[in-house]
Amino acid sequence: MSDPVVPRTEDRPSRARNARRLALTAAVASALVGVTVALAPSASAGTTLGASAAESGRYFGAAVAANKLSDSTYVGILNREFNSVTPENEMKIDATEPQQNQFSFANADRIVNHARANGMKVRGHTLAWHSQQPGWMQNMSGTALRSAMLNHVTQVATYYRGKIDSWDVVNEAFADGSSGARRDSNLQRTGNDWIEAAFRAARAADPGAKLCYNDYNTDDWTHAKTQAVYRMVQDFKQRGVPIDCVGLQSHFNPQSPVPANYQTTISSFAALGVDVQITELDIEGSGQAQADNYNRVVRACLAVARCTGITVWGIRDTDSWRSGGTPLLFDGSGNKKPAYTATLNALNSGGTTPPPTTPPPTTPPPTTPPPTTPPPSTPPPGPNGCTASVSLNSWNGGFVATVRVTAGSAGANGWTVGIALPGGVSLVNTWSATPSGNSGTVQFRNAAYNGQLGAGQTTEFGFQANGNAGSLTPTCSAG
Ligand code: 9MR
Repeated sequence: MSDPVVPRTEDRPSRARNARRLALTAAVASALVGVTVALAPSASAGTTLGASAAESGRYFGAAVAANKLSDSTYVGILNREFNSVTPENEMKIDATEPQQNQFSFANADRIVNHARANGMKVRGHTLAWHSQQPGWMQNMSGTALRSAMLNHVTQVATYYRGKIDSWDVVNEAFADGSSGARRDSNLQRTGNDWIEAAFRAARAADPGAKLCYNDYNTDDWTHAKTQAVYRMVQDFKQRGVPIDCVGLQSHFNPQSPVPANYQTTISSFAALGVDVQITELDIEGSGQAQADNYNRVVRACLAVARCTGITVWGIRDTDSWRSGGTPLLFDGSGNKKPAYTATLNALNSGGTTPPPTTPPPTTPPPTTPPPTTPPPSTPPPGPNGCTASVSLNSWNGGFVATVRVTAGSAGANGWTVGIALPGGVSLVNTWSATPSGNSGTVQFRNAAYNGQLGAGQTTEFGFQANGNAGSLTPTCSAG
């Protein structure tokens, strides 16, 4: 690939862009054969994990160990199948800052360079974690530790600025069990705001990277830990703490199987206005049962527009941290397992829910300048009113609507937006609001965190639907 560093705005091909590309391809097919070839989907689409995921704008990645990059079987599978990598251990704090203020990036660089040379994304893992801290950090506490942690986040994110698709800024900060509490750690004891401080430092250091909170045992929607992480993300979004994504590690085994409500967990996080990434997937087992579980997990991701990618935690079973559970997609010899085929089939089975074209974090969404005279359908809000406007990203057979709600001069204590969906249009997914139904005239009620608006303040929610939008005329009522 001539330019492996794909710009952020280009690295999530939207459905609309794909549709435009295909339309163009068809239009110029006879006249411009050379161009057609250049624009056509890659020849391996549908036959490898990465290419199949890319068909719906997603990535399919693997955790990679630097010391295996000299293993030709390993690298052969990596380069053939995956379009994203996560350094398995090489970006952790003990690896990157073994002595305070002495940074060591050689092993992580080997992985990053390999990824960039092969057109793969990189997930950075991880900037702040209670585990795998170097000795000097383990022995620190209080303000000295807080400063050292923020310095680490800043230095590492700055060093890799522009090269990381998503950072796991904070990893595993919540306790297991029913408490819903933060995990006790030296970092937690520096104050409850350590997580948001880490996110702010990461945003300042690399404004182009998506910033994720990553954890395990957060796959079951009913678990206290899942709910606690959900509330934190909700609170961050409400207060403007920079967070773009939630990582579900998704380590599954017979004691911790794929939960029945897994898709609910994914769509619930996504509804907060963050991307969801499955970051460390492995499922212990073998044969058809394991294959079925992989298929379910992948389908759950594909069913949610903002589930933007999947990473498996290793390549061959023998590469796994839990090799005894044979939890991966390739056997020890590098052969494809039934789990591989089931995963590929799921990726190819109508992954028709593309991620929305979320702009990169630092680029504000394109906004239509306010008309100088309000259009008749959206009168200026009265003191107790609100207005709503819709912008559409449509493709043949579907669309994503972004709805902007603006409070009147008295502000809003809750709002409801009504939209009459044309016949044949049905909602697939809504974020940052709750819909009253799936078709016909739908009332979208504010989410818990975006109902309070000051005078003239705006908020946005969105939905994805099947069918053709035509023109949508929203109504808004406050209170
Ligand atoms: O796979 C990693 C293994 O090689 C390390 O020894 C281990 C040490 O903590 O970390 C493993 O990766 C973990 C990841 O960083 C965070 N989530 C759990 C993963 C499995 O333990």
